[in-house]
Amino acid sequence: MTPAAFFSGYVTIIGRPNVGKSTFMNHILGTKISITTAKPQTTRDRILGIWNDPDTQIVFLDTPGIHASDKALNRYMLDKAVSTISDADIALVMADHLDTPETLLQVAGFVQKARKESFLVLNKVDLMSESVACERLERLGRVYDFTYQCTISSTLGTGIDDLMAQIRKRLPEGPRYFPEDMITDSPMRFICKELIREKVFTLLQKEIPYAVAVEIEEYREEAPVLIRAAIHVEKDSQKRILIGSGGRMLKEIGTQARRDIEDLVGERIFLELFVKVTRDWSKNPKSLKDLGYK
Ligand SMILES: Nc1nc2c(ncn2[C@@H]2O[C@H](COP(=O)(O)OP(=O)(O)OP(=O)(O)O)[C@@H](O)[C@H]2O)c(=O)[nH]1
Ligand SMILES: [Mg+2]
Repeated sequence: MTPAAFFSGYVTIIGRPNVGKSTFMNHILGTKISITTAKPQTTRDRILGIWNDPDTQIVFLDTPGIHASDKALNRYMLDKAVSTISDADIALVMADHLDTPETLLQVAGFVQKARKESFLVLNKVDLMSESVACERLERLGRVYDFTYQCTISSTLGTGIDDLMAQIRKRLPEGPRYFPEDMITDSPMRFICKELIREKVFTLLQKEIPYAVAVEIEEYREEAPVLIRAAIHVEKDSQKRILIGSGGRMLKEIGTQARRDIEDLVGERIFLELFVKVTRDWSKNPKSLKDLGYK
């Protein structure tokens, strides 16, 4: 008897910052493996999410939002996003209600260069009337020769089953790249530092989230799990804001991050946070590497 065919492939999700790429991937996987916030430029690395069923494996690549900036960190982020395109079987070009043909072209241009099969996915359709969504999709769809285009809502789940069916239809026959019970290749240490960074993004404003990098200095796995993490900022003034009056802000970051990490590891943990000033780390390629952006 010949074995049943197996289909697999890589699907990258690219788009402007904040269009909902990470929310979409978390929705598909049914679990939060990529942090999401209301602020742009939340995701800084390529985050891999693996979707399985008995005859298919889809490896999604969540990526940093595509935007132009000269800062070393932003160049790193752009490179992480763009480099996923050549590995992908399909590129999902994601847009939201703020995209115009001009902004979309900046993203689609990278797909065009790589000559990749590409879908246009207009997210946040819950924020638009049906007629506006149709008109927008039609206008954005003229930017590139997309093989498929659709509207979805990643928060409500609208349109996602149809999109998944279209992806599956176009996957080549191929191997199971990752074990069936694996959902991501991100180590627990990485997910923990991202969850801490997510709380900084949510609780602090202006330039602070963009001046923060989190480093796990100790991760003791034996119970009780102990995690010691340094939150790096670029200036003394940022350190003062991050700690907050009477240490209240740092405590709140710790409380919220600890809850999320406990949900993830399924047991009580001890989380120790402290703040370090690493001057201009986001502009300095060596500091970037030291802080895990390599
Ligand atoms: N109303 C609505 N909001 C959404 C939807 N999808 C995502 N969002 C919100 O949009 C914001 C950005 O979502 P993210 O998933 O972090 O966006 P992203 O594209 O990963 O952003 P970067 O990592 O910064 O590039 C969050 O506040 C989400 O809750 C949607 O379908 N509808
Ligand atoms: Mg993201």
